[in-house]
Amino acid sequence: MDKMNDEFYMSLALDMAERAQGQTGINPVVGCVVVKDGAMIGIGTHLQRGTGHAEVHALNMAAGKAQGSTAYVTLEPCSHYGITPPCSQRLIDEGVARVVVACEDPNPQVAGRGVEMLREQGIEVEVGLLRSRALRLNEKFIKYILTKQPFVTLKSASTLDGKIATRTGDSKWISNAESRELVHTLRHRHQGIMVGVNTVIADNPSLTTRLNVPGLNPIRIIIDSTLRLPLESAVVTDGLAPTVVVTTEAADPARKAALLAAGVQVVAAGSGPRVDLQAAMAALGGMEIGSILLEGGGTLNGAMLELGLVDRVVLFFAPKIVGGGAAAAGTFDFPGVELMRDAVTLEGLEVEVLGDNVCISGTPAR
Ligand code: AOF
Ligand code: ZN
Repeated sequence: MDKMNDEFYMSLALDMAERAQGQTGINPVVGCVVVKDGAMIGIGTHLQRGTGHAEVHALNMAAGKAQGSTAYVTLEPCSHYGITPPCSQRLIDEGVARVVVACEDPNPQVAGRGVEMLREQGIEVEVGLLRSRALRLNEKFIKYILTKQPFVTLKSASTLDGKIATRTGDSKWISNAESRELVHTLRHRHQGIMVGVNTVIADNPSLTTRLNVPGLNPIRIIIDSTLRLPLESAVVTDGLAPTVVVTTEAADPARKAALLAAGVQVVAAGSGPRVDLQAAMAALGGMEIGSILLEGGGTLNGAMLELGLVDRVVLFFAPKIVGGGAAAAGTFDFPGVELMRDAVTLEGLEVEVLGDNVCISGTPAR
């Protein structure tokens, strides 16, 4: 089997994994293709946490005929008993001769042992084919499994002068329909969506996923130090997704009781007066929320960025200029740096043109 065929099958496995983004919870997205005598005999994708891993689906499809085959897997096969039994053992039991892996599984319960198990049984294993694509695909899983903290994507749509509203507070609409569709895809791909309570008070958003195809609604997370969240707001009343309010231990018990009675979860992060965002991320991670789309106003965005809690920045720009100075809110509102050399810089920049909008994304340098 030559290099070209290896890439051909691995990219199919990656394509399948890519399509499952957003539906595996804290689990990775994984694809697997089993090839024998020049033909595919099984394909599989991990679709939901608690259900079969990619290799299991692919080998089930191969129906006992995988002896001597090559398996292409986008993530190192697992070696542990999780909710499901180890995939490495299944590959061994089926008599697979060669396993091509795109990237290692950083899960401390696996971390090389999956590959080791296969090699010990004389299976030929190659690791690293299309690795960078595979790592990027599972950036949320990798952050969460290593830190137990959610991967945070900060999304903002602004004018060319960085404003998210005019000086009167008007903000509908800044970006075009194409950009807004991409935002809803991002919502589908994150377990949680986070805003500050001021955004809820100002806009009463539903924070759900609205696409032309069915999508998953993220858990709504509202940062609300003094429990000002109105009981009649959509996130409290519409029942379309769970809502979690993050507040402080100093929050008013009566307000808290009212929110709990309305079916909202209330989490305390820090003893006040403001929510401790670091503690909030730890608490949300503890609730198995592994990824968060931050659609905050400038203050929450600025604070999260300054604290180093943002893992990816996705900025949509519309060809508009509205001015307004400090009266017009911007994407990032924080005290700021003195010198240009201290600016937060983005690495791995990607630029996408969406009609008359531009989307710029990257990873804040640490
Ligand atoms: C694989 N193939 O398709 C996936 C893997 O709780 P479980 O049983 O679902 O195990 C989850 C862990 O297994 C997850 O943290 C990651 O290390 C690995 N996921 N491994 O061989 C797959 N989804
Ligand atoms: Zn597995």
